[in-house]
Amino acid sequence: MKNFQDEKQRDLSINKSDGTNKFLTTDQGVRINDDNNSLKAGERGPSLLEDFILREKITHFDHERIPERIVHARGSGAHGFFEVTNPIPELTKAGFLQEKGQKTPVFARFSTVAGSRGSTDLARDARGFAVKFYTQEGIYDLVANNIPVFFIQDASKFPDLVHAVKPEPHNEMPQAASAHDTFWDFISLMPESMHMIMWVMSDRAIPRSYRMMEGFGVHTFRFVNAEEQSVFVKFHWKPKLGTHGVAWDEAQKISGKNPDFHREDLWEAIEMGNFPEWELGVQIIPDKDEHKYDFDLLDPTKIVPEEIVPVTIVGRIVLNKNPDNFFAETEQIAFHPGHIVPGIDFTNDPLLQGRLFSYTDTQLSRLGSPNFHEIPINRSVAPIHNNQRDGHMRQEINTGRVSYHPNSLGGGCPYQAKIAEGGFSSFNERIDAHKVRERSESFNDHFGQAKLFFNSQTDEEKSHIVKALRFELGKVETTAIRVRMLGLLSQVDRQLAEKVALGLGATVPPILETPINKGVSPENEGGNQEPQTVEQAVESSDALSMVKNPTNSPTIASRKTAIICADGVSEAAVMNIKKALKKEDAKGCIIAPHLGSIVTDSGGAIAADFSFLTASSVLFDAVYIPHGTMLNELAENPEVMEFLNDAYKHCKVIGADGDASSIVSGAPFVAEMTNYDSGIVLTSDIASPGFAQEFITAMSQHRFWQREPNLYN
Ligand code: HDE
Repeated sequence: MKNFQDEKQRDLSINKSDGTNKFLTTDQGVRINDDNNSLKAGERGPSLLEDFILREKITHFDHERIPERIVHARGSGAHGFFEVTNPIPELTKAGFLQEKGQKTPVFARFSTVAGSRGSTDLARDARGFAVKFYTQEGIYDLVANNIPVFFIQDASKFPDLVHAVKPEPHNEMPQAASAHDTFWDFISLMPESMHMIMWVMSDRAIPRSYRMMEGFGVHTFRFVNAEEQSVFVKFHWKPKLGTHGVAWDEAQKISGKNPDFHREDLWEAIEMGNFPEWELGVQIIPDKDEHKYDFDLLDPTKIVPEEIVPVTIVGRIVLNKNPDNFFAETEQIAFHPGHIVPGIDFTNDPLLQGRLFSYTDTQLSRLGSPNFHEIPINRSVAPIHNNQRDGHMRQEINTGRVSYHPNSLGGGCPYQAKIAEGGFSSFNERIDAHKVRERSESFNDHFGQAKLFFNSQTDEEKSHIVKALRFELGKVETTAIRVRMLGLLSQVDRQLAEKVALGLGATVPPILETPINKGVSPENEGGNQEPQTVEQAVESSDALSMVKNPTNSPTIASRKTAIICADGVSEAAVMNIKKALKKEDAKGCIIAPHLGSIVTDSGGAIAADFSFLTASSVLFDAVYIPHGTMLNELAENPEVMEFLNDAYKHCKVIGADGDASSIVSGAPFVAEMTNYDSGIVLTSDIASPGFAQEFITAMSQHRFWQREPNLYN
């Protein structure tokens, strides 16, 4: 099996163009002499139709946009590689998983789901986590999300779900938000969505960074080995930096201050050499265990708890190169869960089966041609030979007269590959059934795993879920929808429903055995099975909590600290913290009242990275005020207090030394602090040897959620 040492070999297949030191030309290659003036009859006269240069330029411009993705329109991507760390040839014959150290080029695209292409990165939403592997046996796409379950069980409900969450059709509002009537109307009538609802109301739906999210294949897939034996498999991506979120108030403010927050974060990390990295893990379930569990492996609203089937790490991806051109790469990349290679196969999950139709269909409408596989970012590195011909924008010049099979004129070529030669053959699953429009009864437990998720959260995380639901349902105008939701929530957790109800000024309805109270709409009565709650084999799972998540590590690599300065700041203090942060691969940014240079206490100069106008507390992970002779200027600046207040409210580390400590200890929030808050690092000493380390240790806890008023205390 050939190895890709880096992505350069793949780059060769991409048509790149660089205008440096080149003549400006038309699309037909004619050199342009004047690109600033259109052709006119006289210098003040009308433009002439014969101006082929103007017409070509404007026509191309008029057609620059293509339809955005129906869902996942807002996204960012990067190149990198996948490396096998633990080969699994006994489980799968997939060529790219056979040898330790084997590398395969990849392109990953992360996205929100509901918003338009220009919407904010920080919407409360699931995130897409799609990876294209350019394997030697063809393209393999793992089109995953950062949440391991989905809202619905059957593909036929997907257009309804998406219509419900998208801006309402009469007034196109709200953008990139689920907090509106149509979404919750639909959800309140779809009890199968309750597990997913728990996840999207948690901080998983407001990640700190794309680099700090897990990824999940959601559906159960199959691995098939060389002996044509199959096991079931669930895919997991585990982030090297751990799984972290932001506060909801912070997310909303970031959306205003920098809607490109996640895009910029991914781009900058790669430019700075902090290459984002995830491990690829698999949960393996033997074929014979298909019916062993209290949930159905084919049901995409269920996880397999890691306590029951642990995750085996098989490799890692590293993203080490930003795209050269957003449109050509990130926008034109076409993912499809049906892009699989020998050794990987589907299951009969009815959501997955629907996806297998949808993704080619959507590329036809978005990219406009069945030749979308010829766009450089979509090209396979494995050679392509078949009898597909023609179509819009065909790039390939197929030679010869034969475009059919079987043929004798072309010597029978291209010819079929035997399985031993790498020919794909579907897993030989036995199917013996009636043709029905029905859902299996084994899909009926809509509350059991929602409960498991909720029970696995810390009190702070439970509190966030309550607040998210109060926010979302608080934006719903129709009382009946709110009440219906409270009815459903009460079947997940009575206390949860009561706490949400308190915020809404409503009461939780009794659980009546009427379909409406179960969330089933009257017209569906009898059509849907009665939802149930099945007792789970595990009561709680740490992997489901972001705080208790086993992936979490104390690293602060690539985190950002705002160093608040003004003229007179201690140069030694600034250098000291910057050096300490750099050692941890973290960054200190100088924020000052104005851009340009800040004069230090020793008469030196430090360049400001941002002014208070161009920076904001919500864009940083921690705030530090060094000592110096600038105390009065900063203490009187309301922007400084806003910085500190937001950092406190969003549970971040705040540090100060020497006289600057008094700015922090004079802040109004200090009075609210009930016990010693380890996230506030203060010292009156101006040369405390341990200060920088204490600050960094505090930063490594990421967030001090215990600071917030907790609804579960
Ligand atoms: Fe998708 N989904 N989806 N989806 N999905 C698309 O394909 C669809 C589902 C996911 O960065 C579309 O090229 C249906 C689950 C990601 O380009 C479209 C159903 C999961 C991305 C589509 C689902 C996903 C998409 C829109 C239910 C998690 C972005 C544009 C049957 C495993 C990929 C496009 C990228 C994109 C259809 C459900 C993940 C319309 C019909 C479950 C990460 O084809």
